Amino acid sequence: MSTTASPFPEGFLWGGATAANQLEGAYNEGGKGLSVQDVMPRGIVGPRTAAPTEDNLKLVGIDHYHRYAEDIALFAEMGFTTYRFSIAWSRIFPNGDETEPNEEGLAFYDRLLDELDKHGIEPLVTISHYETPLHLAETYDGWTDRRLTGFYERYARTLFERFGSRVRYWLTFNEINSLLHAPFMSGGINTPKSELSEQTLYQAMHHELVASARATRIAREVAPNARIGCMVLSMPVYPLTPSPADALAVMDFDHSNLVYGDVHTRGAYPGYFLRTLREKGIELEITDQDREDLQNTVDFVSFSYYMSVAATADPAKKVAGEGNIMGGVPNPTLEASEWGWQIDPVGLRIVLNQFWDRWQKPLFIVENGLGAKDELVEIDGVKTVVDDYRIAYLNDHLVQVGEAIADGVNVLGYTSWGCIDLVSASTAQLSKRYGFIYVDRNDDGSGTLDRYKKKSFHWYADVIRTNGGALTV
Ligand code: BGP
Repeated sequence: MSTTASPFPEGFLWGGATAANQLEGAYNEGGKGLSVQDVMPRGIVGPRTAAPTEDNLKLVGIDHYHRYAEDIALFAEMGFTTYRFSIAWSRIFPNGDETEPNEEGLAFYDRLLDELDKHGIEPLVTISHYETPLHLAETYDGWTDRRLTGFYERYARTLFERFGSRVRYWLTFNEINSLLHAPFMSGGINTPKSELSEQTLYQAMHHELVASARATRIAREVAPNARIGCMVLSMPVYPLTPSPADALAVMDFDHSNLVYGDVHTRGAYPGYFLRTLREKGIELEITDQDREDLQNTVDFVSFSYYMSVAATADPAKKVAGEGNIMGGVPNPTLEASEWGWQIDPVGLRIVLNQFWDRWQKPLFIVENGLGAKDELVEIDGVKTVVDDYRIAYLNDHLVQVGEAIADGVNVLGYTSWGCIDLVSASTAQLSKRYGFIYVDRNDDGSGTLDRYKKKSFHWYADVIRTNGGALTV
């Protein structure tokens, strides 16, 4: 194995990422209300149900709500210096529109933070990760209603007041740019997507952007040590051919995604976005107060990265590939995962450079990983998974992070997605595994929930211990 001197700076944060709805389970314990996820047994692909159904794997998740101490001890054994998790909004405000928080919910996260403290792991908290309280979806149609900004502000303020002295890094909304693509999951918008007008969707987007900026303003007041980041789904895009028309298709695709980071880092809507609205005949309700609030820009930009796509202006070649929520035209030069997500480590270097050049804000890679089917085997009496495919994926992506750092990009840290197996967001399967830790639970809900260390567990521990020096270039 050839290794090289590590480009990763001292203090680079290494860890893993999860979201409450995908691992906690205990969906109706501790005073928790329902969230949109509790009625999404098939993820984004299937229809929602009227009430929680037993086939929804998220109701039990991997029972992290009861096993968090054991799980965090395993993260510590790998040497994590940071851990990204989300707070379930409906544990704190079960319906979302109450005036007083649920103390039992807050106490759970106090205990979780105590455990992280014990192991010296820096928390990285997502305030809203695809788990809007169901009541807000059903009563207000989610983020289409301006009142959501007020409910979110109260929720964010509650978190900053309670945890602001012990949590430094905060993310306001997970993948805020997914709202237009997955309105129910991402924006708690109950009206079926097919019945939603673009006017309504863009207004909901505006409400989230304002709420995000207000959270930053509140944090400045009540938690001065907090550093607030936005979180976007990154999707680098290449022209399918060198034609100017395809290059323009790339620019348009990019603009549709970059506008979120532009607003978060510059505090106002860019001209290209205003043109899009004009051409679509959309008139957003933007108050003077909104404009002022948007100027509360973030301290850093965080993002997920799984894949890149291609773009074309040729309608005949515009086939929709599989992908992380938004997808795009498949790139003929790349291989794909079992779920059709195209694997492109170099794309991570490209997107890091693009974001740094554009925004000049520290960057945090808060999701990256390979969803794959794993087989639990027994070697010398120890149960494990020989996940060389996952090691190769992560190694190659981390090497590109190192390249970007060498390019001069300021990268705060890296948290691999689903560091412990959990329920998939898009398909609600457990068999789409990302973890360093195997959890014995199957798509039919069977399994002991026991945890086993995969081969990648030991590999990642080495990478962290050597601050990237153990990566194979
Ligand atoms: C991101 C979400 C995560 C996560 C990940 C992997 O879009 O922020 O919640 O699940 O994608 O996607 P999936 O679970 O669909 O494989």
